[in-house]
Amino acid sequence: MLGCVCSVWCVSALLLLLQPLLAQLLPGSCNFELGTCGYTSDPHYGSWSINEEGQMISLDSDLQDPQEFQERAVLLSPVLEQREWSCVRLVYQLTGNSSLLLHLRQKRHNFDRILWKAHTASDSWLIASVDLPNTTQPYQILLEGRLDKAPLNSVAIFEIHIVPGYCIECNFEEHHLCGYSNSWNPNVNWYVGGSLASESNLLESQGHHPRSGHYMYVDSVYAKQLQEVAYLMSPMTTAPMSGCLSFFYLRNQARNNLFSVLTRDQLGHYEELWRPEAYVSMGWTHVSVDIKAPHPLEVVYEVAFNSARGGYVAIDDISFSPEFCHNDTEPNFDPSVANCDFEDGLCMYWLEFGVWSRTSVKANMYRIGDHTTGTGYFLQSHAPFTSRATHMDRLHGPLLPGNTKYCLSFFYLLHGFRKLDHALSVYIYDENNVALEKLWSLSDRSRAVWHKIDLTYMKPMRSKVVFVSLCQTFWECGSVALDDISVSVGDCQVTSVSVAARCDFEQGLCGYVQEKVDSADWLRVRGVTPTSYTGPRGDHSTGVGYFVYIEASLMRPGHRARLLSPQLRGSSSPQCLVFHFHMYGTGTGILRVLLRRRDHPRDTGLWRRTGEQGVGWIRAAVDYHCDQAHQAGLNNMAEY
Ligand SMILES: *[C@@H]1O[C@H](CO)[C@@H](O)[C@H](O)[C@H]1NC(C)=O
Ligand SMILES: *[C@@H]1O[C@H](CO)[C@@H](O)[C@H](O)[C@H]1NC(C)=O
Ligand SMILES: *[C@@H]1O[C@H](CO)[C@@H](O)[C@H](O)[C@H]1NC(C)=O
Ligand SMILES: [Ca+2]
Ligand SMILES: [Ca+2]
Ligand SMILES: [Ca+2]
Repeated sequence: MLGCVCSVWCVSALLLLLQPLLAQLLPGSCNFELGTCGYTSDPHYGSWSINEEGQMISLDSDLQDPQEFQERAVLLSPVLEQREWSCVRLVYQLTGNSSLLLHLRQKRHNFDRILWKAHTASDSWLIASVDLPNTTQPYQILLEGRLDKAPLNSVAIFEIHIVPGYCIECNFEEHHLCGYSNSWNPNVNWYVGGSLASESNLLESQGHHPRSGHYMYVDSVYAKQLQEVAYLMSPMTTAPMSGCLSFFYLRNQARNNLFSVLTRDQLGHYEELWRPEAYVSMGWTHVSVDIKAPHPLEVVYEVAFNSARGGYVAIDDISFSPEFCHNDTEPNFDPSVANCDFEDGLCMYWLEFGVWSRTSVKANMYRIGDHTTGTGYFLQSHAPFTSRATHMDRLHGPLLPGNTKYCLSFFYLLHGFRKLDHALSVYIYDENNVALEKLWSLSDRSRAVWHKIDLTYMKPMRSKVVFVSLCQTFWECGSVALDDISVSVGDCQVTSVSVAARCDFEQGLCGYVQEKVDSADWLRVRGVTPTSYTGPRGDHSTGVGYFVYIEASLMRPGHRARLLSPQLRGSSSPQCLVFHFHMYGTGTGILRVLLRRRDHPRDTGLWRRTGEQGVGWIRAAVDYHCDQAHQAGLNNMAEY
């Protein structure tokens, strides 16, 4: 984008410009010119090779021996001890069917955490920006490349730069603009301005001086239509953050243009953060605005023009600090106060009448246990047997601050065969108990399995969630149960950054593998299992999702099926393995959890259950301690 015709002067000026920036690079940075800077290939996978001419490190399907083709290669950074927040800028390119993932490996953590991934091939180098939050623990970054065994697939990394600060900060002095991007429009676009750019005369000629070096600007001279809009987008945040965003802008105030700053989430939803109040700004003006990004967001600088005489807008020196800059900003709020599993009471909820009550049942042929553990408490509506007319109940949640998008999740369970039209609805009420919106009401009629509901809502004022059950006459009252309510910030559709250590089997086996030498395999299935009298009627995660299953009654004595976890690193602190299992009917065999250590000939038993355990899903928690590399195995064996 630097529009100058390069002369000797220009090159040396560029070098001068880059010098102070290079000094800011933190350990873990590498341009692969003089070696790998301490980066090594994990010997358990394929190896990355350094390309001396291209000054990059890469994986290439065409350069691999087809007999020993490795689909994955992991590049491990040296151990880093950067305590302050920093930003990894990665210049990379993918071709064919390949992908690149960045994981964070923290000391004392058994699992690596995935921070970023890309799987789109491109014709040119791309830049990715990944935030590394402040931490007191040493860590490593892992770059995992994945390739299909087909020609022309490759993953290449040109440079890894780690710089202090947040990825959304930028002074626009670096040639790759900190990963900021202009969304291309034929007529109006954001360009780099400043002393080296050919467009640099724009601001100087109008009597202004740039704050320092380069800045971004958008000019209306080529605007042809009404509402020509230019967007400058920051990199998307990759870690939860909140605080004060500040920047400088310069705007030609005599003309007609609209300038605003917005956030955009992964679903493409925009929210306005700021727009200039007065139409007057003399010279560069400083702006500071509070921002909350609990989930990934981009900051978008938008300028709209109605004609070629709309003037210009320039911005520079975008920075961020983790403290709010305005004392009237609502402090960050933890919405988990509105969670409840009903194990120890009603949490922060309260009931208006006594139609609902907190119950626990011993599971039998007709009733399954609660959702949390299979043996705990939940809320159950009890239609009174006196057939007095209408009765209803309302469960009120705690008040939550306004202007925040929430995701409310809960599980419900239906019993009985009566009509259920009003058996359960969810409303949002304000603090004066006025209903603002009906969010949801029961329409699904499938019974005897806990179903998950996810609802996204946002209100400008303080509000609360209210669960309402209403029955007009005794004969219209079904019985409905409620459990495991949880509230988080953000849209339910925005997938939270993956928790490596969790598998709900919705996307696949998460790296779990079948043991090859045993006699049967676990199946990943959804819905009703073939032997529907004994198998679960739905999964535990949502009621309609996937689970792994083995039909033990068909196994012969001595047969067994094992599912092995991915390789786990050892940890100096105790580990807890939590899972939900379903064992019902005769011939369910033995379910065991085993620990398999590298270099140990025998597996160690950690946990076991034999025979029928009840009709519902039951929670199991297994504590263990292993400071070596290991795998956990789930083993089902026919009883004899
Ligand atoms: C890319 O790989 C995926 C998974 O290995 C496969 O399903 C898909 O068909 C491949 N696409 C192409 C274009 O080869
Ligand atoms: C990171 O910085 C924030 C803000 O300065 C601070 O509140 C937080 O405790 C720090 N976290 C760690 C792990 O040091
Ligand atoms: C916020 O700060 C302003 C000026 O610094 C002060 O006048 C005002 O009282 C403060 N408001 C609150 C709620 O603390
Ligand atoms: Ca600048
Ligand atoms: Ca419960
Ligand atoms: Ca599941």
